[in-house]
Amino acid sequence: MPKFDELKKDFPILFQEVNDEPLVYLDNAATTQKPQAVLDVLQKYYQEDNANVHRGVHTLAERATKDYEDAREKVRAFINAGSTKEVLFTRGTTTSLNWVAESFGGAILKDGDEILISYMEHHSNIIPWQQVAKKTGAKLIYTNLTADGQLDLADFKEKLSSKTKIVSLAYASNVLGVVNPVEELTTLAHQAGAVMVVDAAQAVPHLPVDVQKIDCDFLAFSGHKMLGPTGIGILYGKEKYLEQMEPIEFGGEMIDFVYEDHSTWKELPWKFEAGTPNIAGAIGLGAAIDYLNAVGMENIVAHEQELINYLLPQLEEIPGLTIYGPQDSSLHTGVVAFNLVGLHPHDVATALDMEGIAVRAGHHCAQVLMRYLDTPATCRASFYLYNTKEDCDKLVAAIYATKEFFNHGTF
Ligand code: 7TS
Repeated sequence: MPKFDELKKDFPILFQEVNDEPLVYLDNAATTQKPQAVLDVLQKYYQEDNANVHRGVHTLAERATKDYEDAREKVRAFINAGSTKEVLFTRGTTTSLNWVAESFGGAILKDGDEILISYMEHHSNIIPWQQVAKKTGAKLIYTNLTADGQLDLADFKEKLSSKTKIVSLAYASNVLGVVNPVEELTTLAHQAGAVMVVDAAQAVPHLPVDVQKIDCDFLAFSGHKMLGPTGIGILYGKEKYLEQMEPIEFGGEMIDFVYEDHSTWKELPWKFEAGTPNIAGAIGLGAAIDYLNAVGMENIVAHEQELINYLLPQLEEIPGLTIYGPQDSSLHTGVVAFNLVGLHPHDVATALDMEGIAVRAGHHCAQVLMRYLDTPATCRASFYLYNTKEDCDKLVAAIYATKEFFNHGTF
């Protein structure tokens, strides 16, 4: 087991004061900080290797191409995809899900077909489906949640039918911290004849993910939520589906031959990657994966679990504090959404920021879920591998201080 208390030293950004207090960064569901190893790789790429990929024969171009494709192989191994043909570089989860909805959904969906999602989805796993539903006449169906914020499996089974052509679900919720049983859900989707899409933006950074074991057909995630740079993400897709899909974007890099009136595409995965890609981003993501592998994904799960087991009972004791999502810590990633009675979450987040603690307040790009929970917004603390029990203690103390301030006007 790595010494998690010592990992923080690898993240230079964490050593700063915010409002005269040491920064406690608890907004990891939004984006994570980058270790020096990732920063160094980005610097080295631009300082020593920068060139465009897949076109030049000169040494720098060959180096950049090799590093870019090596990063793809690192991603493949990290999620255990069968082949690098199944690993597409995108801008992030949002782009990945838009590609699946537009290219795959747009081609197969017909009037009367159904797309089954859930009430806990991020906007990125709702709106692309709304758009394709509008174009094709398909219907968007929502799976209910149980009272404690888990996916209601009975309701899922009831809504799944021969009309369901696509199921698209979050692996882990960005608000409730709940982890969905994606393997079981995939089996059920397949039994109904539907294709399974997994939004793994909050899962791949936090749990070991094996796409062949899950047997999902598509899986999307973002580099910036797993210690990598922004602007890079992944769409995993089974080769048989990617082969039949049309690219979304057209232009340089993705073509084989271009004639006056038609063109042919490169083979997978390049037929989807039009234009100059985010080369540095991909290489940075590769370095982030190296870092995560060195720590060990099983160890990261255990660490976040330990923090949540430590934090939840303390939060539950705070009078007037509501936690959203299951309080059974075994179902949690390091994401906890909460509200303090009588206080707006933005006021709470601002008060916590005064104590150097960064949390997110708002609807967390999950307005449908907020409506379902009957709250306009929540605060959300989200933990990662560099967070410690001391960070939990500081959060709890700052919440008490916030309550005190709003009740009696002093910090
Ligand atoms: N899906 C889930 C479950 C997410 O949590 C997010 C981002 C996305 C998709 C979109 O990822 P992107 O990298 O393409 O933006 N979630 C959040 C969040 O919870 N706070 O800020 C971004």
